[in-house]
Amino acid sequence: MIPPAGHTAHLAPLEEGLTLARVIAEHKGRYAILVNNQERTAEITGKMMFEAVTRKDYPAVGDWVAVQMYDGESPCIIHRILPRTTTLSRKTSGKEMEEQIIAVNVDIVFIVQGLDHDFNLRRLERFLVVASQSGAAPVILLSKTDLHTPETMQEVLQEVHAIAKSAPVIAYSAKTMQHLDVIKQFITTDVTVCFVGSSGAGKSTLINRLLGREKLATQEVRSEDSKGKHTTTHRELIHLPDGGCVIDTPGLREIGLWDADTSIDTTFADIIDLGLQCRFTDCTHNEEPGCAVRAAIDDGSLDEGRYISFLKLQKEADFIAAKTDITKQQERKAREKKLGKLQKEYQKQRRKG
Ligand SMILES: Nc1nc2c(ncn2[C@@H]2O[C@H](COP(=O)(O)OP(=O)(O)O)[C@@H](O)[C@H]2O)c(=O)[nH]1
Ligand SMILES: [Mg+2]
Ligand SMILES: [Zn+2]
Repeated sequence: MIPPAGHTAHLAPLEEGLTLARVIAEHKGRYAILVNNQERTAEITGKMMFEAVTRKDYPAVGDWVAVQMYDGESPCIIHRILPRTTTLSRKTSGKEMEEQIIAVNVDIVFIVQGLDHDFNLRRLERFLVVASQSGAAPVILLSKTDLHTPETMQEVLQEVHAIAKSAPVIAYSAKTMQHLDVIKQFITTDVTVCFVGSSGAGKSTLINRLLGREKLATQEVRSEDSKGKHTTTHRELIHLPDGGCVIDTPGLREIGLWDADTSIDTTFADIIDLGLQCRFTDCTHNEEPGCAVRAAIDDGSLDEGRYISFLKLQKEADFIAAKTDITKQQERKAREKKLGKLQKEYQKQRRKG
């Protein structure tokens, strides 16, 4: 059996009769999977469907699954999802407190931002928080360098490095092919990368360049505001000819935080560190004497925009945490109810038999 590309060493041997496969796309409860070098459709077992309580219990793009294969055109049956190494999630747009899984088992999240009207440091920070929380390594890709002079590029890079901290930043052009080789170096054999960013940022164009053919549809951007139309309509995992997998995603102009309990602290480690230097341990960084945060804003070493962005994201994360706490209780109840039903059914069958 040939396992599809990606890190598989951690996956324990499968049960007799089951084969390792990778979910490459999802279409309304049906999955496209790659198994033994073939693309096949798959469905989950009735048991999986019955026991599923939240989105996490269903397969997602990037998942390793154990499937039973059947001859001919019959869909494969997914018996279980193998343990995930990373999960890239966001809050679904809208009022619902629901998680949307963007992709799983991703090693690197490429945050793509166009160096046109798309460019926005605050949005980059938000994407960094979401990417860090997934467990994957974030890398910032700034597209369309061909629109700028080397001088403005230098300024832009300085600004981005100031917020990226340890995350690599690569400015490239899909037009002149500048620095595409640097991007390629990240996508080694068995590595899975996921592209996120606004519509029109250049994700699909870049993947086409990496593939060496025009597989994905791309869109002309309206020049007055650089807003892209949504050309990419679904998430899809694509294998590159030289090894490595890339996941294209539809544009996400706004990306709501889902779980962000640790990633805000890592993304804004500079502000957390400053807070530790305040005279009072419970400093609110408002009017207190000896406040290191205010001092840093005043002397210009901390950008006030960044501090406001930090407060805003923190507030959003706290709100989600409080809400999901309630949801978790409801989920536990739903799970208990389902188990209770299963137990009753089992006892009924035993009495009969
Ligand atoms: N000038 C320039 N245009 C680019 C570059 N990368 C992408 N584009 C253009 O940006 C538009 C949106 O690209 P697309 O790949 O569809 O963006 P996506 O929505 O992120 O997938 C297309 O018209 C591309 O030709 C680049 O590096 N330079
Ligand atoms: Mg696209
Ligand atoms: Zn303070």
